[in-house]
Amino acid sequence: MALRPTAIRSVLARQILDSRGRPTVEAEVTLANGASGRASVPSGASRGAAEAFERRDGNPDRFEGRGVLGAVAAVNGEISAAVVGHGAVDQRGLDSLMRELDGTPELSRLGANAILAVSLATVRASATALGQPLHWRLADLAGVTAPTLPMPMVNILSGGLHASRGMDVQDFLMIPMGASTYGQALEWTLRVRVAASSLCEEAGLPTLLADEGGLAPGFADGADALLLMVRAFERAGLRPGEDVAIALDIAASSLTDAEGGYVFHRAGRVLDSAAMIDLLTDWAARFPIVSIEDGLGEEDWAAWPGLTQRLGHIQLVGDDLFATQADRIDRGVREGAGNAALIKINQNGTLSGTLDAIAAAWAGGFATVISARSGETEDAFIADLAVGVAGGQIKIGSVRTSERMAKYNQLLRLEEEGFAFAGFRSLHAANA
Ligand code: 2PG
Ligand code: MG
Repeated sequence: MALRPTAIRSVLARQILDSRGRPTVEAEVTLANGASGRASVPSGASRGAAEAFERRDGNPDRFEGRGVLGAVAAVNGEISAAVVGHGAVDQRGLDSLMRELDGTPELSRLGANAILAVSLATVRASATALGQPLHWRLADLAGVTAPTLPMPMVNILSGGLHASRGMDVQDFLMIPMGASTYGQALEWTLRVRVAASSLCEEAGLPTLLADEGGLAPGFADGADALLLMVRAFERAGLRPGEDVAIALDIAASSLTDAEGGYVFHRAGRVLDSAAMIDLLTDWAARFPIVSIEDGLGEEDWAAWPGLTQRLGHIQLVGDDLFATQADRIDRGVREGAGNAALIKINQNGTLSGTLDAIAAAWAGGFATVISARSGETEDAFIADLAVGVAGGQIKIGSVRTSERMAKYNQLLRLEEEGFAFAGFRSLHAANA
């Protein structure tokens, strides 16, 4: 078959292992002119019900049922047969083709992990074919003319499903909001991470790493973790609330019981939605908190506008709530549920769908935070994505372990190109 130079010539997938040692899909796409791209798919632990479907084999004899050989076979069989010959530059056409081939809204037949691997590998191949670095190719696809370096939101303390539920709240993060460059933001972050480690050590608390490289001190009361954050900022020689502030990911969906209550196992209490809003308001009054993610659960649409009314002066991010779906973000904008969207490529399942989710957020005046998953690979795709689409913020996990550092280091490389640093206040100004 005579193929145009930028048409897809072959697609090959394999099973590799992620940062938790669990199987995931990696795909390679090669074009007729020899340009090729490779990409792998991340995987979450605190997954939203509305996420695209992660296909796993379920064979208990292999990788605790987490194998992805079925998804790999879908790429090497049905998807390959459908996409070979398709133009790689037409990313949207390719993504639509795979979506139609699957035929389900959540990509459950072939698997979103199968489709996403091909979607991402293809954009790498087309970037090469066009002689463009990946971040510029992504900028073009998103219609962005001025890429920026994102403000990092960095995990320091972990609980929830990332640390055997040692604390009820999933993530205590820092935002080095006073930094004037990405490099400075990263350096301040390392200072805080080191300070937090030594504070834990001095208090006889564990210093071993949670799933995203954060510390897991296991406080029963979230306020104690918040206090440790502030102490770590001070020990790092940074001013709490000015140089550096706190972000939380409550991951409230993973606290929800059958009656819709929020179960704080470690603290020994169950909160209804109003009590949860009161707790977060109290914390935000006592500590320098500038962002709260999933402060309420993914089903709690009725209570979200109340949270926004109480705490809308800070950033309120929907993760499980929106699941990187443009229609759910549209609903959030209409109903006043939060003011920012977390963006995770594998919650959506295709690159084009992810770009649509980002566009929906911006159209509604919401900020975006491009995010990794708790299960990651060495693929630094989201670093290029955050820069290319000028996403504003990026959440990668802690500043430990190579699957995280691969992204932070890619941002250091991109910083050399002289892109403006997004900062943090500018983002609120944009929303005001
Ligand atoms: C989150 C992510 C990343 P997971 O909840 O935001 O921290 O966790 O990938 O486990 O969903
Ligand atoms: Mg989250």
